[in-house]
Amino acid sequence: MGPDAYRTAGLAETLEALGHAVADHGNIRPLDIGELTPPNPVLKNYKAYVAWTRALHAKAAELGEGPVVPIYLGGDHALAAGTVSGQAKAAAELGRPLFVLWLDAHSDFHTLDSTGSGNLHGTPLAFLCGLPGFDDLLGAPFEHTLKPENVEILGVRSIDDAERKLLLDHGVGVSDMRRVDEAGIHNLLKPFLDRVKAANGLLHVSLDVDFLDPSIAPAVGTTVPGGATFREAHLVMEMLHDSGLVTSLDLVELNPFLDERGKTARLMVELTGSLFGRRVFDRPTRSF
Ligand code: 6HN
Ligand code: MN
Ligand code: MN
Ligand code: MN
Repeated sequence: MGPDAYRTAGLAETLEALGHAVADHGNIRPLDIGELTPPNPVLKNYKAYVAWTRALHAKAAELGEGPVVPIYLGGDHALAAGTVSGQAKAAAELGRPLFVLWLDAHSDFHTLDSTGSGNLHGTPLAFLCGLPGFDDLLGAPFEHTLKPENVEILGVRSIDDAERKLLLDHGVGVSDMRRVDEAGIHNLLKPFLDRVKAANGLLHVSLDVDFLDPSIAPAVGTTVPGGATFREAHLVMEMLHDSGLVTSLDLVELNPFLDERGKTARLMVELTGSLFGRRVFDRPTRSF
């Protein structure tokens, strides 16, 4: 339902109004993968995770070659296992490092062993960073793993104990909401964008609806209080636009059944508009 809610909320029209050409590739279907036994009985929808990851990986590996900027609409955050792994493969073929900005209330850094809930949307970032146990996802070990230090999780405020240890052990970049409060979005994001630029990197942004405060974005099953405000979220997107670095984007975890008259879908579309160049006021740079 997520992708159709974004279509209805005018995602394509918003981007076209900013001067972009938009192609809707339609809905992707999971691959038929035959029988598969989950490695841990707690895992929910494991076969679907594998089937979707393979389909999305193939699509993203193709689109990741450029020159388009793919926007992957979900749907569950598990989709990032496919989209980011595909983008990473394409980046490797272009000989450039892939950086990831993970905008989320959660760190999604569980392995298939460490997850307590069995909810697979809590695992894609661990897979992408090369943690063990995920070989089913692509049917072979994932070759183009992200460097954990090239990942920045921003806005997080719910990390499970097992994840906390894994994040520390692997050296993933984490800026939690306390750091956002103390340092501000600009001071946190600028050094990361500078690193992407200096490395001639590609940048994938994975935007989970629950990055946003539930008061402005209720349409997600895993709300956590104390999220990014309207302006903090737009500032992230405006800075990303000005950087010119973003090469792919996920919009994930929207559950239209939980929305209030489409307000979350519309906000996500507006944020995407900011990422693609919408600004309140433009004038040539002036000197004071
Ligand atoms: N998301 N850490 C919790 C779990 O069940 O593993 C929450 C995960 C939420 C994932 O929001 O994409
Ligand atoms: Mn989910
Ligand atoms: Mn997530
Ligand atoms: Mn989340």
